[in-house]
Amino acid sequence: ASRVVCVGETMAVLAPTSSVSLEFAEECMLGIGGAESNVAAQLAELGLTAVWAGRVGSDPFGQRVLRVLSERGVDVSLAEVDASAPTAVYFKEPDTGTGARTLYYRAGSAASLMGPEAIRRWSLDSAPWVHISGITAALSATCRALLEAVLDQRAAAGLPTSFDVNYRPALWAPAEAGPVLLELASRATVVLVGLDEAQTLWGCMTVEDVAEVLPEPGHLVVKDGAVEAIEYVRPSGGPRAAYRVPARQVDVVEPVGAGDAFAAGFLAGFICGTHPADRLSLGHALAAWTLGGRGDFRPGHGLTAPGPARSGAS
Ligand code: KDG
Repeated sequence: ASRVVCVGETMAVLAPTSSVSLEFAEECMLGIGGAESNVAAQLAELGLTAVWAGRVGSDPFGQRVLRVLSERGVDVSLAEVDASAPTAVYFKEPDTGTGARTLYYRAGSAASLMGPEAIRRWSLDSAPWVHISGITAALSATCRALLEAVLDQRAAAGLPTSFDVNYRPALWAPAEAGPVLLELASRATVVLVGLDEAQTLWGCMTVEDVAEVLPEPGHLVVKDGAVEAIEYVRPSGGPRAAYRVPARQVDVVEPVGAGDAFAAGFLAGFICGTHPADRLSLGHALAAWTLGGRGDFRPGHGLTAPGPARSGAS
């Protein structure tokens, strides 16, 4: 089966059970969340072999991360437990009129201590497919070096890497994040980015602007929120072609995790060799499903990856 290694931090997450601010909430639900492991869980749900590579502390939150990911069908055999630092935690502040917010308690976490030496331990230089995201670049200098080394070594080996830009304003400012994320994205095989992120980071006003800012990736996916998603594809040597698929109209319960669900649907379709329009549609289908529920990962969509996996990710 296709095997995708998703690298990143996964945290414990606490969110009030009702729409009450964290200042007043009496009850919270406890779960786990991490963009890259959300992708892994969705890929596993679609029937692909999904591996999560990350690091947690030697604490109940870390055990919870590993247990829940395993229950979701994700292979956690590469995950590391570090007794010297804690598992990160984050809180969701509900939208009580001034917009929803995320509060992170992740500085100095076990995952922030990851570095480029993990590449050999996790065989990231030879895995069929590796998925990473820009969140990791914001965690620490060593984590940023890990991403750079992954992209370098995989490009040198001619192996594909997908990169979700995933700009998180609570972690770093656009002036710092913009150039770093642009440089990382320009070296990936498949890049996923929201138009809103591209606007904040690089001043792009249109989807075409994003394509101009990021000419290098062979596959660039720009998500224009509830409107559409566009994949720019460059066949070897030729000019780029654009494929567009409108988003599904849904009643949004909670948006967190929808981008990861889109990434998983798109990547599953990509790895299985489907047409751009079909993989964009699968991305939209998973995103729409996730938008309709609470929690960073929403199981039970009942979809499976299309067709046999093509070579390059087997
Ligand atoms: O995409 C959803 C993620 O944002 C969430 O699961 C938590 O990884 C997370 C982050 O860093 O925000």
